[in-house]
Amino acid sequence: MINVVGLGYIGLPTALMLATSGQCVIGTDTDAERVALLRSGSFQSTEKGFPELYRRALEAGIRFETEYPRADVYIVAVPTPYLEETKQVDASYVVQAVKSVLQVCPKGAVIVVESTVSPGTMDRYIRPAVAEAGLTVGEDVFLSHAPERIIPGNMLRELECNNRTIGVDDPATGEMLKKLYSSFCHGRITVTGIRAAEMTKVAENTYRDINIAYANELAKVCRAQGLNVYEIIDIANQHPRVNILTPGPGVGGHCIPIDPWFLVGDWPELTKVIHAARDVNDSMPEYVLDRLLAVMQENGLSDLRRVGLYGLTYKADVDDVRDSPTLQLLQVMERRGMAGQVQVYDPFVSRELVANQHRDLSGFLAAIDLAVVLVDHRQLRDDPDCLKGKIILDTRRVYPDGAAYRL
Ligand code: SAJ
Repeated sequence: MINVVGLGYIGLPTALMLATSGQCVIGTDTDAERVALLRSGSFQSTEKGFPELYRRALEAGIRFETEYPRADVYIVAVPTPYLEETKQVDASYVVQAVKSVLQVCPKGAVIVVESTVSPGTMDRYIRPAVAEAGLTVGEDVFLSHAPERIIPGNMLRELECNNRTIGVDDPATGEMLKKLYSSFCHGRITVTGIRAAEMTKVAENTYRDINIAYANELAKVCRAQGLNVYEIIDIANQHPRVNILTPGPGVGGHCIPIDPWFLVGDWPELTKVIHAARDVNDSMPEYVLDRLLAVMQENGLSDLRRVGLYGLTYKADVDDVRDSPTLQLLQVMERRGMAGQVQVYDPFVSRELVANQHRDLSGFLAAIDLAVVLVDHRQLRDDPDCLKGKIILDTRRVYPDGAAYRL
């Protein structure tokens, strides 16, 4: 029996995959409404292939509970945000989940933490929690850290195909978990130590953050020089060992803007590049605002109420708005005394999140003269003309050279 703890954006697809791969699975979440919805069969997700996988998992007998059952393996996939002030990991959800599991798990159970944690968290918080429960790691319970790597928007395919890392204390647990994950994952599975697995995961997301920061900084330098950053990147990327990423309006989501802080928070003196990259990416929404004000001035516009932000999510074709560049931009506007003026539209977000949020594109278009493209949703890529007649500030390179203002 496998118990997946936390049925969020990682736990749920993982539970469904395991259930459709011949495992007996119970998914536990503390949110009773979510559990009821999952049980009813009417849970929805915009992830490709989700409805089919969900249906097959229900047919295979997956169960959803608010309680923790007795199981052989517990896979913990709960959030690990960072503490705003210290930038250190907030491991409280993981610790709470593990403590709950420890109350019910049988002797010999394996507890796998999939949630991203800062290096050292398993030693600092999880091992002491086991000791506190009067149990011994390696005898009563076995621990693992096996971080996920899947990307929102293509999660199910990446769950099956990506390579994985499994951190354990002993080879036998490693072999057992490797076999379990192999039931649905066809990628290479590397077994290593728990601390190495923790560091690897954070290193991966930090690598991406730094490289996006470089593209963003290059965009600023190119603008100062009157150069087209995209042309520079296209040419530079023809070098066999260069692959510069794409500048954008900022970095959102719940992974890349968070994980680097785990390193900066714990080792401020050792993480100059990582910290600087975070600052560059965090500066982008304000940079977009300054570009917007310059474009408005150039076109003789002064009324922010006639400006529309296209896109609220943190990237294209997902419905996830956490820490999105658009929300960051709205915060900057609030700080600078421009709150509640611009119009906002996102085809993926129907619930009302911000002021002047439009549900339909035509109403949004009627209200604006200038559109800032903050997300390159397929809707726009497939029909760039849908913003026809508007002045466009394009932060995502949807439009060809000359058709829109750039970052
Ligand atoms: N972005 C850019 N320019 C780029 C690439 C991305 O501005 O060239 C922006 C995006 O628009 C977005 C943000 O960065 O706002 C992050 O998006 P993303 O697609 O790079 O990554 P996430 O946060 O959706 O998922 C990441 C992935 N990690 C890596 O690629 C190293 C994913 O594999 C991880 O599983 C996930 O974090 C996680 O859960 O940790």
